[in-house]
Amino acid sequence: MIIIMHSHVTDEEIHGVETKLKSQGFEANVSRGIERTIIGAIGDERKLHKETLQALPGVEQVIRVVKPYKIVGRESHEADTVIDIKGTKLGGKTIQVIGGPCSVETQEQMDLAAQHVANAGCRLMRGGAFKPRTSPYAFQGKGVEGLKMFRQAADKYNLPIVTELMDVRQLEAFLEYGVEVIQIGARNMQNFDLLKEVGKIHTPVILKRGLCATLSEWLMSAEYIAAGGNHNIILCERGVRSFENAYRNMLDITAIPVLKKETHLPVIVDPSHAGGKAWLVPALSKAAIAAGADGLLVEMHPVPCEAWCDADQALAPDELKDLMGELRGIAQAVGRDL
Ligand SMILES: [Mn+2]
Repeated sequence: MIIIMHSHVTDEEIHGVETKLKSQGFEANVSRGIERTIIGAIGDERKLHKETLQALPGVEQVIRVVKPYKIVGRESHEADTVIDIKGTKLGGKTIQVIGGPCSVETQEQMDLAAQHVANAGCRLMRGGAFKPRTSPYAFQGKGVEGLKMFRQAADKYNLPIVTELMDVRQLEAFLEYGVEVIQIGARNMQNFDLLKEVGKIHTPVILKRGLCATLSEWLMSAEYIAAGGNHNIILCERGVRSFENAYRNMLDITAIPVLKKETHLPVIVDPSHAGGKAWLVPALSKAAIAAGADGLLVEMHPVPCEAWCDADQALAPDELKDLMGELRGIAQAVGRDL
């Protein structure tokens, strides 16, 4: 950490910073220039509170030298992380498309959905049993019963399942039904207690970006999971809140290459919740793959107009199949396969 002092700093103020650093177990390297004095703090700066130093008399600015995220950062782990989900690899050369309905409704709907997901060529299936809804009066999901229906439908086609965990109390059921990938939704991205819990297990986790989260905040949330010992983390960009209201959220394509530079974790994109309209999904999906995403999380319903949730943004089965065909071409163009 580098501490830049004010231009009219006194010796007493410099000494004050030195004393503070030493009390925290750091070495202080004072460098007196013609116009400014800067102090280098030597030690593991992640254990040092920037704010405490910032508040000391004579301090103008405190600058971090290393990234606050240690395990998930590219700095500490050069190679891309490839996550093995029951034999399906996410983060490698092959792009994975996770398809399925917004929510689990009935056994029949899930059976049909699984059939269409497999038929389209997807190797993983999504579906929500516990639903975070804006209104408490909206359908809240089928809960544990939904997990059971999802499991039964997906098993027929050997599809690993991806489903959202909203509360620590649901974790036991998730483990009981062998959920292969746990999704932490946008609204829970900074639910640190929940992040700590999924950090204790080894089930892969899809961590969605919060509605207004910066990339740094998002990576720090991933770091919470990693710090617990679970390094099987997949980041999912799903659009952020913006001033534009022509679509649901603003898909941040720029985040993909930036994340690829900052972290070794796989990055996927959810074009359905970003656009909020089924007709937008193909364009956003293609852009995401072209920009370097490792996969997609796409909503598909056997009969979209009958969906209990997010009907507007669900692809029909044949639309998903067509999209897979189009994406194959994009994948090839960027040196990948699907
Ligand atoms: Mn949805």
